[in-house]
Amino acid sequence: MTPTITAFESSPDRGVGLARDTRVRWAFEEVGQPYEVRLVSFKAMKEPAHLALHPFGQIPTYEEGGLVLFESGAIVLHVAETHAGLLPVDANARSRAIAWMFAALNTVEPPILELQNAGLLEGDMPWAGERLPLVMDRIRTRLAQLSVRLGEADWLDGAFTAGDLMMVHALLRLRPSGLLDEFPNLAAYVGRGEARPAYQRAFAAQLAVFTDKVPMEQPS
Ligand code: GTB
Repeated sequence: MTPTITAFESSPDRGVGLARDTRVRWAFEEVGQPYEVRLVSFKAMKEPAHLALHPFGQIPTYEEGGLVLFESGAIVLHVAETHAGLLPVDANARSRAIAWMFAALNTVEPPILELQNAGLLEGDMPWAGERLPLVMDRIRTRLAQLSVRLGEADWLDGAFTAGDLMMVHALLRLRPSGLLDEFPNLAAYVGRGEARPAYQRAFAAQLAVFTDKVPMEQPS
């Protein structure tokens, strides 16, 4: 049965791939699993039909047969566990890859989200100018540690895994800040992730949702 996920009907990022359906699309593309997408508006996300799928009224969700999932990490883990290609066969290596998924979601992504909040939601607060450098430094600390661990390797632990997928997608959000460029091996790591054909397909699919809605400029 083809799984269905939900995504923004109108993504605030204008299709640059930052919304979390992109990581789920990427996982599907990596394992060759076709999927369907149901687009939802901000209003519909808070209505009972969507809240029955996602208690917090967000995207993405996943439905297949009798299974409903929310949380991008849980969805990517489910895809990785039910298909070959995103988790190693060796039990220890598999557990390490899952640890990297958790690290991306619980240790690396939270300060990156704080940066977004500091800029977008709290930028007008009187204390915003003092908070921003603190948040930037918290991110720098994590990036420095991650950079040391990655070293000159292509991926975090051997071959590309779901751990890399989650980490690359979490790091992508940093690009406009310039912080990623302070760590050339991490910038190259993210570039390697984006260059994967599966990522390219996922990116194109989420971008099409945006561009299909925006009238193209007519040549004069
Ligand atoms: N922990 C959850 C997960 O990993 O699935 C978080 C899900 C989440 O934050 N979903 C967001 C959402 O539905 C979309 S991805 N927000 C609507 C709401 O809460 O009402 C987060 C996101 C939103 C916008 C941008 N952007 O514009 O750049 C990037 C990412």
